[in-house]
Amino acid sequence: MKVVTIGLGYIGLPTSLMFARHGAEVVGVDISKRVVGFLNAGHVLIEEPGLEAYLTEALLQQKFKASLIPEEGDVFIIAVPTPNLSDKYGSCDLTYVKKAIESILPYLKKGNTVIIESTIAPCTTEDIIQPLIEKVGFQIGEDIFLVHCPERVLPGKILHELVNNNRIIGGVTEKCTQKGIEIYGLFVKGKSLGASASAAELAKLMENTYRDVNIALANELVLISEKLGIDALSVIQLANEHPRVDIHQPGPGVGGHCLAVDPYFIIAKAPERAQLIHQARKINSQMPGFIVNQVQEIMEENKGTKVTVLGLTYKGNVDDIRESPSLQIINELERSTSYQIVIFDPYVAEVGTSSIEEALVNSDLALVLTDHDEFKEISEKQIRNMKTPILFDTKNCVKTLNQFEKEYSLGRLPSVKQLEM
Ligand code: SAJ
Repeated sequence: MKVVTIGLGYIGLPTSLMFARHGAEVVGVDISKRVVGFLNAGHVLIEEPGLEAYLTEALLQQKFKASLIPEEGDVFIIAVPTPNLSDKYGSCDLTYVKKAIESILPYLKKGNTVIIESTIAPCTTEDIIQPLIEKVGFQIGEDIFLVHCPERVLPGKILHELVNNNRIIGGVTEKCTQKGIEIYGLFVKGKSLGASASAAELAKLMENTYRDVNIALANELVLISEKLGIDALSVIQLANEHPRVDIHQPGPGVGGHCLAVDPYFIIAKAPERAQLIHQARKINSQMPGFIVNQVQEIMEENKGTKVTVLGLTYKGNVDDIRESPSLQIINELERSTSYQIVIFDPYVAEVGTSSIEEALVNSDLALVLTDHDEFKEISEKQIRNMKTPILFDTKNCVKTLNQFEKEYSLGRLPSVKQLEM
């Protein structure tokens, strides 16, 4: 089997190398000369455990090459980005997907399968991609098999999850679905879930929307509890003792390239219906502003002048800052206050200071915005040079709370009454 992948990013590259590792001949295509050059020289530009070793092996076995242009093959996989458009509802920008499809059209032959892995709005495969392929004379389901097979892997665990997760295989026709199941059967050990292309598109979006809406519920609970003077973290703990309740964790907002992006694809398709999803997005988007207000209150109460931000990335133990609430919080603090702001993130070495100790020198507030392991056990030594050792933990991840003179947690502010446990 020969696989041609368009887009060698977070999803396209690991998927290509997984096919190569399981015997397929793979050509990976990217528009970036830099990416293609680095990959052919054996270097991976994204941080993902085990990926470079997979590349080394695939190059050695001559099962993988990177290229700027596509070529003929059996299976074409589209794994290019789909950002939000800056229109009213942030709909799905299909520019790269359409370009990718146009780029493979000259190489398509009867019997080929085209798989879309990029996250797309509901009905895109049938309403937009199918006509693009049919306009050059092929019939979908007879000549070309068209499938939407959304990726669902978690950064940091991609190679494990590609093999072990259940996979949704959404064909435009039954034959298309069967082709998709056969192809992924090469390495997927999880279940193959046959579906229509549209159900696959919406299922993928709803997975991330489910999480976004649930996080919004936890964040709204924090807002309500703050007003009522109730400890929200205890409330979550108590409610989660119910066998069918799982309230998520509140935080400074929702970042990353999935949860903060995908719900808008649904909203844009049915704005008058997607009320709850839209409201959840609004609540999560307001959280950075709420944190900034809390910081101002804490600083005023303690007469502080210097804030140390701990954590830039959108979640713990990754180097990804896309849509990170930290960026918004820092911008807002810089814009609307006169505090000195210092930043430290062990995963984003190029920004800010090079150690926690250095970042905390003379500081009045350690503001934890990301749950990196490095922050969970902040030591007495690391905070020794703070002017006033005060902590505001917006992720509720710091365990060494008694090192601090005062500690504030999101959902559990000191002025707030503690619930009797
Ligand atoms: N967050 C909270 N409270 C929580 C959980 C998360 O505030 O209780 C925040 C995080 O801090 C972060 C954001 O939400 O800012 C997103 O983090 P995440 O780990 O939930 O999600 P992603 O974006 O890294 O990965 C998701 C995953 N989807 C689901 O869990 C439903 C992953 O499986 C998908 O592959 C990925 O999106 C994707 O590509 O769609």
